[in-house]
Amino acid sequence: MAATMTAPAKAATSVFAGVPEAPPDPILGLNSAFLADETPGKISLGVGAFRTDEGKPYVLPVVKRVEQQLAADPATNHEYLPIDGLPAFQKLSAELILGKDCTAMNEGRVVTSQALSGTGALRVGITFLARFLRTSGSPPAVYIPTPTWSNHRNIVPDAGLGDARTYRYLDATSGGVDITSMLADLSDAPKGSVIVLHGCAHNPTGADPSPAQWKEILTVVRERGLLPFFDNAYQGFASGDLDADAASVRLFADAGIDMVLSQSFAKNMGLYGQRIGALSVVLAAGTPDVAVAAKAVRSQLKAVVRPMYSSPPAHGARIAVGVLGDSANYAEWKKELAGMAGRIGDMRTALKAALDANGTPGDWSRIVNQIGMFSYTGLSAQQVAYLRTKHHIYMTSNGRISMAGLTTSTVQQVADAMKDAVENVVKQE
Ligand code: KET
Repeated sequence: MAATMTAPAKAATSVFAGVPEAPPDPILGLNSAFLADETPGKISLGVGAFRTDEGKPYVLPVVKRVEQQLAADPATNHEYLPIDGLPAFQKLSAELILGKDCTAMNEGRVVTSQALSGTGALRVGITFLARFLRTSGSPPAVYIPTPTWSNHRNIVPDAGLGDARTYRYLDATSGGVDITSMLADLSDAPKGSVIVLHGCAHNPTGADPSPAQWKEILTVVRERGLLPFFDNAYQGFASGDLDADAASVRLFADAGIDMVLSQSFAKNMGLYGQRIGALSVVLAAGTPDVAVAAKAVRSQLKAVVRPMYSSPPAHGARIAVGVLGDSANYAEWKKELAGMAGRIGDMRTALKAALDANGTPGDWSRIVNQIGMFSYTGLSAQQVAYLRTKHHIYMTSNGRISMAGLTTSTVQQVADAMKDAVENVVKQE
């Protein structure tokens, strides 16, 4: 039978042809632009990722060894993990941030789930709060500091809570925390609001509250019935000491209040691409039938995860267990951390010295006063754009430098380019 003749198909326009292009991410988009730049001698001070003094990514030796042991172990397989991840990882991760002698853990008030690094922990945590936190009868408002890590502003609406509200954080003149304004804004937040706090090494400002200021924040949080959500992406990177960097979280946990914690092992174990982190929900000390409540919370965290990505990847969790769960490996890791934090500190000192020595106008002492991975330089968006086009030096438009992107051999080049930008690009407020 002759085939029915059909008119040649006219090429159809895709239903996706009208999709508008999304703006590039202010941090990861910058990295793509850097990689695409073919200029020799270009410098990336954008994404917060540790580099060696040769400017290379760093695999911690203890991590490498644990990976080799995992690869050689005939018991290693690639089965699915449980929805909430590896149980040994949950415990070790919670202990790392809360301390081994944590009352809330001993009383069974901490529910921890493995998560897709810090971002995934934040996303699952905020989604859980959107579903179940009803202190004032309606979904909570979420408050983030100004400035903050740019992705906080994406996560809150994506979890269904509308745009985040903000509380004032930085004193632009001193470069320190504007505690008076911060406390005033927190005092105005409706009861039951979620307050996102950076546990240490505030990104991007590098300014953390003092121990006394943390106590003041805790007082307002308790008085106003607010829910603290601690984002911990830099434990060990601020001071080089894991316990010192967890002091804020432990102060709040000891107060026996409800709180939520996200943790990331991207920076402190150098496991960026492994996407390994944790989310913990801490239940208040007076919770009756705490085992029942904790079980229910865990079940709901799993109910958030299962339709989103089913279960987390195993490799990073096994590495973290290998490091955290073995005393010799743990001791070695602590030394590595102090070394990484120390290199960042050295770069702070070197950059400030080079800026002072070449007579760059301005007071650069904040570079050495700030803590953590970043320096919030005060350079304007125009000066940052000039550094990129003229000098092929990349940093986020808010003037944030990832200090680990500097090396002994590039510090002078960066200081000279900054001098050029400061002298030749008028700062517009
Ligand atoms: N919280 C904060 C405050 C943070 O700076 C980051 C990452 C994260 C969470 C999440 O990291 P994760 O890799 O999901 O564990 N910050 C750096 C990288 C990024 O933007 O993704 C940065 O600010 O450069």
